[in-house]
Amino acid sequence: QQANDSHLSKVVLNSPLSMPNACAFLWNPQMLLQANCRGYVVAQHMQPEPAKYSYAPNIEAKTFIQPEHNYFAHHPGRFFYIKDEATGELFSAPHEPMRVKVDSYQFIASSNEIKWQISHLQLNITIIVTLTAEDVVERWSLTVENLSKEFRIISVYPYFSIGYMSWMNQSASFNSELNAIVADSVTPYQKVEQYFENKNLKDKTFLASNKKPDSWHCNQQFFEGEGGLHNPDAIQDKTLGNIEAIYQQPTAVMQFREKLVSGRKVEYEFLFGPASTELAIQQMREKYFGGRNLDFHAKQYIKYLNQGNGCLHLETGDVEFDEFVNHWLPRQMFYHGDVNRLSTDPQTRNYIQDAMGMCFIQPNKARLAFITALSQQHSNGAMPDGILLHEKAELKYINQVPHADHGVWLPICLSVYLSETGDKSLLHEQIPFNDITQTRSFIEHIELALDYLLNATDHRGLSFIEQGDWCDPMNMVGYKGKGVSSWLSLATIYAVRSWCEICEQYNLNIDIDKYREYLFAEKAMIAAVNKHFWDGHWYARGITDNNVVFGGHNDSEGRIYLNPQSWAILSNCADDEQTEKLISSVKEQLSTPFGMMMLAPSYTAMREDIGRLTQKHPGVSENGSVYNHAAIFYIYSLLKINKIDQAFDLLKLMVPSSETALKTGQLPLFIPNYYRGAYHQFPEQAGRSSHLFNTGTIAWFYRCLVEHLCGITAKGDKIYVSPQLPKKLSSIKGTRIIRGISFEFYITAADIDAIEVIHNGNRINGTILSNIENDKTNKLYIKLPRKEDD
Ligand code: CEZ
Repeated sequence: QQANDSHLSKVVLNSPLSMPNACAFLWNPQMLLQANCRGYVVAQHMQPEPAKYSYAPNIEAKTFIQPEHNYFAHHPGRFFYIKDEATGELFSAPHEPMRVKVDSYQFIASSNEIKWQISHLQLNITIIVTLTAEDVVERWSLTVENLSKEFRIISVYPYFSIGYMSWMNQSASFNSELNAIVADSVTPYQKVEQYFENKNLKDKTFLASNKKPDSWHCNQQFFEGEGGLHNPDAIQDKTLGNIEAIYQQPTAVMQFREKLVSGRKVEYEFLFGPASTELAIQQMREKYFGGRNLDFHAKQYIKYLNQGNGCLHLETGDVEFDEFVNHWLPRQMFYHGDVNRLSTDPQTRNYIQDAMGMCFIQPNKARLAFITALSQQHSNGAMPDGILLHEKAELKYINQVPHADHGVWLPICLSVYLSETGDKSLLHEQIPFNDITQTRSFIEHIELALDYLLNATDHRGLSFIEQGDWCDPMNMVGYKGKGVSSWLSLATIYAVRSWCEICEQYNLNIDIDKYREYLFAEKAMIAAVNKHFWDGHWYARGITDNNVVFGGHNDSEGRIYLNPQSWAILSNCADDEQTEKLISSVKEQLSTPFGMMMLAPSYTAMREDIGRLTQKHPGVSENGSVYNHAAIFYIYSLLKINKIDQAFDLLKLMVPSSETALKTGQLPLFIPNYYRGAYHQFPEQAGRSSHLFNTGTIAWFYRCLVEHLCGITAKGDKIYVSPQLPKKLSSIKGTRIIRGISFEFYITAADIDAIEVIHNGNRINGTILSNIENDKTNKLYIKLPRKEDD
């Protein structure tokens, strides 16, 4: 059951100039495509590791998707040159590479397709790209309509970049049987065993058309000639000359020469993607070309995306906010939870938090993810640095660095699963380990993880950080084995607390001695954190291998970090006085018009006792950006202590809006992993979006809405109603589905002393619902006491 069905939502941009990096993304379980408004495209597919089929013109280093991705003239893209044969006038749509100012331009992103509508030289051009539910192929369509009263001869040239495929072997030609340009390559390798592994790689890239082109060109260098991409030589001639690439850089260009009477429209369909054989290209053609197929497969893709609808629909009266949280937010959450950011070895913390998001969409998939994660736990309780999702997957990049925090996430995220489903059976599943043959119950796995965390502490009772905690690039605080993290100590306390609460709420009857041990450990750790990290007005971030406290008032850079403050609230470590103090310190030192910075001031030079974080540019990523994952933890902590007004303001800042668009440069299609920070050091740059849609923020944002704004949650077998209404909203209306039960709710404020809940017309006693009718829609009318500002 789902609360929304909103694939019809659209976001429109009316110029390719105002926000040149604005982009949208599409994905399916096999591939990802990110198109910017000017026609540049980043695409990758899984075989099983992420791979490309439209490359840059140089050999690219293989790495993860980068923030603030850079576009340049020869960046991979999909363009359509349009030439008026009578006048010789030429332009390219959607914008690159010719950058001609057209009469009208629209970039329209919806859930299942990205579309451009352009008119120029009295021609209407519509370009659409969409994906399929299961295959690795881009489906493009192009429509050209003659708007003038004249008869015209127009040449249309799709240009799909293929780029530098391989230094060993690359070529391209037109295959008339397939009606496609097919580029061949051999993925470079050195070791013999790689030959056998590479045998099945999709080393071909093809551009197939549903219509026969008048001419074609496959050779990047000769196509461009002296005119370059901005004015390619080959397009000056009457035909493209049918030129192959023979160990030269391939490209895919076709020419369609059309005679258009006034009002006449021509339509083309193209398929672009990788393939291992020509037969596979033929199969793609058969599957995806032709009217009936078009419709059927478009619906299949929508059906796939619609599986990602969330369990909450909100109407706050703010149309932009509502549109985002009802439509784009669950879409981004589904992307994370369903395809794991298209990686075969997601970081353990990412994998578990993304699964938390999946609890609001398809809890059964989250269930499986929790089991998969725990089945890779070490028998000593340690969680690995990444979860392997494929038999051939290996731990790569950051997953080769030992991080100390992976054990905290499961108990923290588990309560969402239990609240959404009530499925206690998960806790009794028998689950294996990665190093021994025995199995243990889910409960025992969690306790092993907690015991491991509680033991990984120093003589003061503080958590060792190794080469990182939540913060990846904090790699040199503890690499000599002594440094400790306040955040990880606080997260450990919170994880222990979360687990004890689950045990209470779900009557898990864990061993009473064990339970007492946890309560004792929690208290001791709170005392240790307060003793060693409380800095007078906020908590410091850690103690280095050389016993230097950092993130406190003595530091001129990195004086205050956001995470310890948020988690001191979450873990009940800060008392009321400390809480007030740290909140005002955060406000004073970390606020920006784009949200809370992760630390301030940003570091301007390397600190060898902190690490790689301090080498990042000030205001970028963990070095003091508005790092949304950290910002959402803070918001979640404010909600825990009922600071709804501050929290709501920050939630709104995080959602890209038309108000901030020119500054962030981003469309309201996703929450980016950061907005540039270092607000006082680089005010001009502050606010710019990283445009990176991979972020742990999403599940927590949704959790804030579900647990706090809407406030309909479950503990044990009871459903609770405890919404929070910010003063800025007079009411919140909506639908919430929990445990298969649908609630229509209306929340408003009144001059009363305590919350009043009316369930299907009956005032209930307190905030716990009983007599729920599973098969009917339950109506909730909730009145909250009007309150003063936070
Ligand atoms: O990746 C994220 C991680 O995926 O950084 C977060 C961390 O909690 C997430 O698990 C905070 O450190 O290595 C680096 O320096 C980068 O900072 C990446 O690890 C970072 C980027 O967002 C890349 O996606």
